[in-house]
Amino acid sequence: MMEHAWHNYKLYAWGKNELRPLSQRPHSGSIFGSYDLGATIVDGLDTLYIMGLQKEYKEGRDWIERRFSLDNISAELSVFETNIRFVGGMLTLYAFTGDPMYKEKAQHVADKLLPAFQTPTGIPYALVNTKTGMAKNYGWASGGSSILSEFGTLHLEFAYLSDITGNPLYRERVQTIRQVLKEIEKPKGLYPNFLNPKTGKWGQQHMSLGALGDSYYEYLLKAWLQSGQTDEEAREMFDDAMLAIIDKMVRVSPNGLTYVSDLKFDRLEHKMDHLACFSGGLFALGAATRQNHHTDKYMEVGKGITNTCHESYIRTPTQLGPEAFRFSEAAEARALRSQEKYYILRPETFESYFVLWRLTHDQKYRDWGWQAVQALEKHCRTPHGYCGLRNVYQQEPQKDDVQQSFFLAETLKYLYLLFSDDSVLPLDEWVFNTEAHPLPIKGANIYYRKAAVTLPASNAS
Ligand code: DMJ
Repeated sequence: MMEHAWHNYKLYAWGKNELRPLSQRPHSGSIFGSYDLGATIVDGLDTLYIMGLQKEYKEGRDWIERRFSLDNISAELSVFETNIRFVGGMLTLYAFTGDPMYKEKAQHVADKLLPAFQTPTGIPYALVNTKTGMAKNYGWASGGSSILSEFGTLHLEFAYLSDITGNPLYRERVQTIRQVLKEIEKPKGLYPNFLNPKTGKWGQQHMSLGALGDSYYEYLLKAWLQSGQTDEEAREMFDDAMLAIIDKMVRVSPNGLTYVSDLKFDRLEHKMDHLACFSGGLFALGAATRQNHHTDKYMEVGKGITNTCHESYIRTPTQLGPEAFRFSEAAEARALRSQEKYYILRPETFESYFVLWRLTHDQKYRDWGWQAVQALEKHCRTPHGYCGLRNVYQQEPQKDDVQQSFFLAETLKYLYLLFSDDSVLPLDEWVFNTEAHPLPIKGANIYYRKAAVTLPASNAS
């Protein structure tokens, strides 16, 4: 599957961001802006490396060395997307290979994002122009706010970048974000999805473990793991947040399906995004890495959510899950609105199968993964790459003509690892960023590659 996705990208979209498999041409625009940043190359390269596809890996490496640069372009980039895909991808490749080219490129990209952090609170804006450094938030985000899942998903990459370059500035930037979030008053112990970077005040009181919230919670647990379990502050913030979520947002349907609702102005919206399906693995990882009186509850919720996400898949004729699904008198784990019935090759459910498989060795997770592989082959594979589906509830759904870069970075990587031995990227040595780029764990992984010399702390505030 990876070879098919890569070879067709190479044939029809090499150096562009993504492939349109039906039209056999590049997919430009979208979250990467209109420049040719080779998103599929940078995002997919560590997957090729893990799979031992050396020839393809070398083609990608050479392209990055010769062509990848954000200099002399005036792109308006998403700080979050650029960090998780480009900085994250380069950092993993550096850890894997020790090739200094990747460290330089990771730093080059991160440096282009730094102007976004020049705000009164240090909470970064969402978008930054690579030429002018002008930064701003999305017009649609509540009252000029930045978004929790975006500014809260920088910690792993920036902390690691400081350690391998010896420059403390990157860690200082994410530490500032951490302090703001630690000290701010949290309504009922929960984090709203919107925070104004100028005033430091919350925007709309919407909470979610799906879109706009998701990976913030993921990075709390993973910052603690990445630090070799020394960053206690992160683990405490994770436990506080997840216990509040269990109490206020996790529910069990009349037929026994565990799900995590969104919360909007104190009202539960009994809907779960596909994006929130990663949290099955997250709860389980939280349980497996610390024994205390929450352990059993975390594991129960983690398994329950993963089971529900699997149900959302097998309740469709395609056996692939919708973008969001609801719980009501009429239906459980089913999309009800037409705009939530699509599937865009997302990885989150398979990510949870992979983590649960590693932690429990219950064969059902491999079986579920295999069902998904067959469904992807049947419905998403085309002669020239893989596409998403417009409606998973149709027998023969229309395809969307986009091969997402995260299909190579995450979906195929998690499925591959689900069927690999535990010794391939063991979970006590590697922690996956939110785009499935594995980063080494300090003190436990010989590939950490910390810089020999650390510069003095910067005087940045
Ligand atoms: C990926 O870019 C990342 O997993 C992100 O955290 C959420 N969305 C996509 C995949 O669905």
